[in-house]
Amino acid sequence: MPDLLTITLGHTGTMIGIEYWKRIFKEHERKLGNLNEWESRGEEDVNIHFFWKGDEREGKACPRCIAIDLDPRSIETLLREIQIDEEYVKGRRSGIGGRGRRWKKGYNNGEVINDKEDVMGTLEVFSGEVDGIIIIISLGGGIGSGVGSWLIEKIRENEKLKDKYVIAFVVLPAPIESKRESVAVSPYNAVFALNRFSKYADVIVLFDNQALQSAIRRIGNRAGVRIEDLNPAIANVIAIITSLSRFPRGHDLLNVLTNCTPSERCKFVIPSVFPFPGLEDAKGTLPERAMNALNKEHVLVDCDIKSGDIGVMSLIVRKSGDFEVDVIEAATQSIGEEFEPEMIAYELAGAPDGYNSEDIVVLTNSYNIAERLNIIYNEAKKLFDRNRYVHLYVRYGMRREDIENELNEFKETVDKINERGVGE
Ligand SMILES: Nc1nc2c(ncn2[C@@H]2O[C@H](COP(=O)(O)OP(=O)(O)OP(=O)(O)O)[C@@H](O)[C@H]2O)c(=O)[nH]1
Ligand SMILES: [Mg+2]
Repeated sequence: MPDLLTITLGHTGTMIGIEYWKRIFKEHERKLGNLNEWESRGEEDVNIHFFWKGDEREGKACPRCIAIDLDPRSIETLLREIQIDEEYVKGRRSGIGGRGRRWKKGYNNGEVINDKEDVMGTLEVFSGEVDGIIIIISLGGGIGSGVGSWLIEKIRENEKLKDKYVIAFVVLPAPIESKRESVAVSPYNAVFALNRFSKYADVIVLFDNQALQSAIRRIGNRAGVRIEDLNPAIANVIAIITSLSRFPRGHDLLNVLTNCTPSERCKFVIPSVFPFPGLEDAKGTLPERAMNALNKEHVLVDCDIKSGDIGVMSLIVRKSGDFEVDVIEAATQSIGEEFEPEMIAYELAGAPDGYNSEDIVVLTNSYNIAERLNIIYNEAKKLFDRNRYVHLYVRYGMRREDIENELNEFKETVDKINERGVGE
């Protein structure tokens, strides 16, 4: 079972991280106890894959997580809600801090935070014990996109870390045209960051706030869904995916994700989920529920998952107790017949005793993601052609031609996905 280090960056990353860790603390609560005692018993325990013995916690479990933000409000909330050693919290913990909002400012700040707080040294401490690194960010603002880009470049340059499997959970900005995006420069930030992540991450699991918002509104019948209401829903999906590594009998998380991204050409994965906890009951047979997970309102990216456009689909079924493999195979077959992916597999994920949900997450590697990415490209290109906001990046050391090169590089990535074909 792979050991993982989680890194949360920026406001959104931190907020999703809080929901995620609260959730997994709860799932492992009964077994966690005092890690000193557990170590002295010499027991093999899956908890060690995600938690470790925090130095300042007298043997109590500490999430194996590094949280970085320059906005003290997010960090204060994190420290209030989660048991985490201060040493693993980087950035600004108190006082006034702002929203940088620009990729280049965030990127430069990566170096500044590292000089002060030795981010890379802290990562290296974990290098001997982890196989993979999870990064949780949104791309609309400056920290997630900019510090995230800086960090993933540094990971790949670092002797001790460069071979780690990097899983990015990424919230895309909503299209500016939708009038649901609060950051006017988000298309630039997303393009610059996606250039680095598509080069250096091993897999990029995408989320769209818009898709989640409409889903929660429709299913939960709620008029005003606030942006922070989306974080538990995103954390739920991440928790289901990582439960592959957190409970015995689960398939190997890193293998599952590697199989979802057989080609360097498309490392983007679209998650869909059924049920939304608290919003709907998981009724019906497993094949029916698995098919439900692929209904539009359960697909968490604004992307049409259509038959014939799919490279790989991976169906994750999570429950406590025994699995009825025949039924899961039947569900996999129904999905295969309906969506005709080039490859399809199912994965089993364990849960704590008494876990009373049976969760389904489908991870889809679809060539249609090119259309969603193209929306981001077109918006960034339109801004650039009108010379809008370019000075905001020039101020921090980018040249006009750097921006143009970034746009061209992103366009190439999108065009390659459009060429299709699972093979290289
Ligand atoms: N899912 C989710 N999205 C959010 C949340 N808050 C902001 N966003 C979206 O994330 C983007 C803004 O990113 P933030 O996380 O606020 O920015 P940051 O990474 O802290 O960077 P700065 O701009 O430097 O503050 C926009 O696209 C917002 O729509 C949140 O709580 N949950
Ligand atoms: Mg912020």
